[in-house]
Amino acid sequence: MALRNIVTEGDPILRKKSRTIEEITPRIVKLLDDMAETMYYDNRGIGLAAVQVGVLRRAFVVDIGDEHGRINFINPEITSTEGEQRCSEGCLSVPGKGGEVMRPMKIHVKALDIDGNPFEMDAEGLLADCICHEYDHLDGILFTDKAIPGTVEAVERE
Ligand code: GNR
Ligand code: NI
Repeated sequence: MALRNIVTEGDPILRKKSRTIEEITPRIVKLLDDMAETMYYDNRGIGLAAVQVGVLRRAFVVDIGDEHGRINFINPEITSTEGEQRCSEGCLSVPGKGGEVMRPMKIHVKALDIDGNPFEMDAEGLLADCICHEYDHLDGILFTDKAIPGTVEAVERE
């Protein structure tokens, strides 16, 4: 595994739409492993999308520190949502900023895992928030685009 550099706001790649993964090659597996390593050890994030390491493919990894551990999502689709929650968010591609965003309280998501097997899951609370945040990256959307007006502020990183 290897750490990769994180692309930050201002780089136009973050605004592009990521493309579907046709085949899960060893390169894609390495990409996801590198993304996880980058998220955990370098930056201690709870999710990371491929575009954030400069690769326009529809994949992200999530680990909110719950019993699921690391979850890999390839070609994800959010197929239903329920309710609303107000979330405090940050983004490794928008360093030094935090803000509040309205997200669904519950979602149902379908994706492929790292072996190419389809899976489905329900998520709520922080996990739903994180999946929605990553999913937006696949379509070039940043949390600051959706933030509740007046809530985006400078934050200090520990
Ligand atoms: O590390 C991150 N924290 C976070 C907090 C609340 C909601 C979403 C996130 S994801 C973010 C890492 C990141 O930028 N992923 O794209
Ligand atoms: Ni982000």
